[in-house]
Amino acid sequence: MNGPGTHFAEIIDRGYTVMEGAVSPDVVAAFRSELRPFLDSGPFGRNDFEGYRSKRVYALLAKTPSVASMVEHPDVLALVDQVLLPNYLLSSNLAIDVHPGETAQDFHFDDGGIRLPRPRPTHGVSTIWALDDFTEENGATEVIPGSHLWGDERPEQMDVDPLKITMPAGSVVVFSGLLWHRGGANNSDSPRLGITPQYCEPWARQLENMILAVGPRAADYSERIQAMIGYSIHPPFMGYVDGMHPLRCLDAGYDPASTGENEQSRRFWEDYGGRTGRALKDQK
Ligand SMILES: O=C(O)CCC(=O)C(=O)O
Repeated sequence: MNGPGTHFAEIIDRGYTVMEGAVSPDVVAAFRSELRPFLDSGPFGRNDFEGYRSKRVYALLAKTPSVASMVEHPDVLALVDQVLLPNYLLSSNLAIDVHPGETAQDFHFDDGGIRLPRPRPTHGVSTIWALDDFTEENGATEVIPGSHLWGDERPEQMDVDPLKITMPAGSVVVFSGLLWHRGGANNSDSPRLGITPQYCEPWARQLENMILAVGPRAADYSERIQAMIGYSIHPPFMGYVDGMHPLRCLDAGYDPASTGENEQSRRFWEDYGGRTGRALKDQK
């Protein structure tokens, strides 16, 4: 595996980086067995984007607890930490099982929902974990290197060859939310399983409403994952619930000192009251 500086430099230069063998075969096997019932009973895609020959399982943190080791993989988060603001969120987290006969997806970029003109800084980081080997034939993700720097250009107007991200199971490709990419066609005779945890700036709207998607199961995860689901405050006070820290809704033993809530709310009331001449708490 390359050092963290190399991975970061690759994201900046070409829009993506690959970490081979980031999780062990045991982790892959445990996750696959938790996911299996959902894949077996779940439907094929409802449109060309989801893929008529692909199965998607959403809300993974509510269904497959071992996905946590990929969502909060330390090497991946160390990289995301360098790209996004502190308090970034988990925007989506789903499995994509591309079956034989699936055609290539349309090219897209994952933070396209943020309707700000390009070129611009990325407001998201996506990952795609290979749970099968990703090969030339079975639908490996295809990226257009350098396309995270494009303005209004679109892949169909450009003379570019997409690159298939072939990598062994247990590896992950980490890429800018601005990188044009797509799921490839599966011309093999077996499915290709991947998952895609995606992260967004703390001020952006998550693609999946994570608090509702994960529900009370959020209590089973680490503080880092809880924060990324949305049980966190982006200062000065984005994300509050009824004027208080959202962790109070999840954690019966919640200690305000652990999140600096008292200090944050002191500053909040002072600043807000100072700017408007009356404190928000007096408003009804
Ligand atoms: O499954 C893949 O390789 C890519 C899928 C993708 O980019 C998406 O659905 O947003």
